[in-house]
Amino acid sequence: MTSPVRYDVTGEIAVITIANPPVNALGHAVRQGLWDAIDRFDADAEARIAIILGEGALFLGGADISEFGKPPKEPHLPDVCTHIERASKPVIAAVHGPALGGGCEVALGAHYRMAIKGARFGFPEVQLGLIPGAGGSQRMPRLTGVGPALDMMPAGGSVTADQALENGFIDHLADGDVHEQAMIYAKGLLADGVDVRRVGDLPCPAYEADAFDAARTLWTRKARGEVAPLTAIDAVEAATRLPFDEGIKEERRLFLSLMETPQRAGMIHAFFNDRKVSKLPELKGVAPRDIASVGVIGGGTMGAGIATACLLAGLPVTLVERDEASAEKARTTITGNLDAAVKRGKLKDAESTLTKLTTVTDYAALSDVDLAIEAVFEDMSVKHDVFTKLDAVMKPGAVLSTNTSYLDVTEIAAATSRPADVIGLHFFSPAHVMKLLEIVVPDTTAPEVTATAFALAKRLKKTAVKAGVCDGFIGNRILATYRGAADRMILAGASPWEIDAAIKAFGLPMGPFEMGDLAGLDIGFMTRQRKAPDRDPRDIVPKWADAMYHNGWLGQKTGQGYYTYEGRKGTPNDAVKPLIDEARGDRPQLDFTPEMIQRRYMAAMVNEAAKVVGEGIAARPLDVDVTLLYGYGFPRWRGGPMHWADSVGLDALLDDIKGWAKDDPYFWQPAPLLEQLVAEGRTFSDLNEASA
Ligand code: 3H9
Repeated sequence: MTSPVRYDVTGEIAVITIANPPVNALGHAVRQGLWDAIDRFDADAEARIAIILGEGALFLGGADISEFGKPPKEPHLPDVCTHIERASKPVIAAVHGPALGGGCEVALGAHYRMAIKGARFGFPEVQLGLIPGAGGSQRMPRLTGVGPALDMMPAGGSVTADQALENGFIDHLADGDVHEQAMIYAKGLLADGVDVRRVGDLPCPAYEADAFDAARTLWTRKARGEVAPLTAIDAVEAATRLPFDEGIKEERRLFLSLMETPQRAGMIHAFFNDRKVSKLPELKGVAPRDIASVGVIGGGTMGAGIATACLLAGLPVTLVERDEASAEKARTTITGNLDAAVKRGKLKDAESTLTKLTTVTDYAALSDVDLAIEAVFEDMSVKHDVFTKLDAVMKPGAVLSTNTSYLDVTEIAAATSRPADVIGLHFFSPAHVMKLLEIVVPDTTAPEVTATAFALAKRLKKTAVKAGVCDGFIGNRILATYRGAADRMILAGASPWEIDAAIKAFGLPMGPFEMGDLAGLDIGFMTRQRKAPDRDPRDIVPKWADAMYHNGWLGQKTGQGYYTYEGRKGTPNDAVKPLIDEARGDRPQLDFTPEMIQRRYMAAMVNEAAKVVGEGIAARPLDVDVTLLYGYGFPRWRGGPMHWADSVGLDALLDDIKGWAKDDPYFWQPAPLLEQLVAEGRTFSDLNEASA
């Protein structure tokens, strides 16, 4: 088998090229190839200096993630980096694109580092539940001091080539072709008579108590239970107190301890799912239609957010509102969104972006757009009216989409003469910020329309998940059930504040009642009203929540809900307690621990998710995991609810559900798929693999 690492010599310069598409990951063959190339260079009488290059768009994408969790094979990456460093003649790392994780560590093993403008240096390991494990935490602070390492490693962050030059990470910055520039740099170093210069031989970086205290305070708050960011700080601190060889051993110990954690497994599950979610077998080879312009119908918060997302992606937008005043209001909202994007560094210039926005009051202006996204009031007759108008004006081949969050998309499509062109695009609020897009596909939709929706999502930099048609699709349907579990726990003795605290301790950014206050408690009330006609008599209604609505306690926007607010800071609202007591009546009360709360909440989530997968609303368990991660704040380090369920054991979860069903058989009906998997001794992960 040919090695992915080439060794060539031009004059006195050895060029070691790593060519392992698509991202030059440092898998076993690359590590062995690099090791052998350094041996060859050492023994090469002609070559006096070596350059390491990466072929393709990246320098090196880091360790090969697909090898994690399998028995490691020698040579290990830390040893490869030390082998480079121990070379008897100078080695240059010449970086033209992203150098990530182990890629940065290979560069740090070299004696000299140069970059081409546009290159980036990053340590994304924490996003995989890990820390730099091939000397990065020990070598980088020796070059830059602890500050830049503490900025990057716990955050999984990166710096530009300019910043890397400024902080001492690299020695030289050039513009142009990397091979040419590296040759020029190498010749210059040879002319200067430079020798090897080993980062590992540099003294320990100074210990900076303030920097470590500040980093620990920040990451204890931000990490919300994730261990890797704080471990990264420990590793950098080790560089300040241990000799290099000892520091490397400590880093390895910390790295390997993380490798064994469920958090690492969860985050790598999430990494691969991010990529699998848009790979649908039925879309293989299906070409999307071209989308060069978009129409948005409705300029409220949602419509304006969608228009902003499209404008940020460079798409011209025509926004239809019912009258001039509403159109003007939508323009003002979009302008505000774009200004905020400039402040966040997501956009250079709001003014030129706004030139791509047209606001109109006449549907005729949509006659030439390639795709329309309807974002009007959630009412079937209103949607019918909009889609009849769209059908009348839009050109043949255009895509007609609805942003409904629960209505039947098949029924909306039926209002047109072209149901094959109709699809659901369920954005999450704020639409220009939230990453999730549920693509709701009725049976009537043409495959190329689905492919077009996925292509649009990519352009908008959204993570898209395919969902089938049902009330709430994947995410909101599951949400309705675990919210239901929270309401039942209130009746059974837990307080809303205990539930919020337990759910946050599990790793979600907010509990369900804080979330309700933020979204507005009128939304929940309206949903209950909508569902009332079809409500099963065995279901419960949170009467205290209805009373809160009637009292005008709508959450943050009225200053009181489950919490009372000063600004955005809430304190538990004691006035809710009597309302809850009344609703509880003489029901038996349990003494809930945080673990009991988490278990019921999660079991409800997983059980409904299993129904969603079993009914084909989500194609695979991984689609549920991605939906909950990107749309509902599920902690990434737990992988997603289905991954979590596998890790705690489906049989134990089913036993719990059956136990609770004794008191509440209506709510705790086990999902047939869950029962089937337990009976067959299989997992959600097995289902993911079977669909690959
Ligand atoms: C590390 O380095 C630890 C060390 O400190 C210590 C070790 C001892 N390995 O994302 P894309 C695959 S930890 C294996 O679609 P893009 C990916 O699955 C590592 N495979 O492309 C996909 O496969 P498929 C630190 C990898 O252009 C294909 O490549 N490094 C790896 O949008 C294309 O990927 C990271 O965390 C990998 N490292 O983005 C970098 N990376 O086609 C993680 C990618 O079958 N990677 N693949 O679906 C990324 O962030 C992005 O992939 C990257 C390219 C920015 C590189």
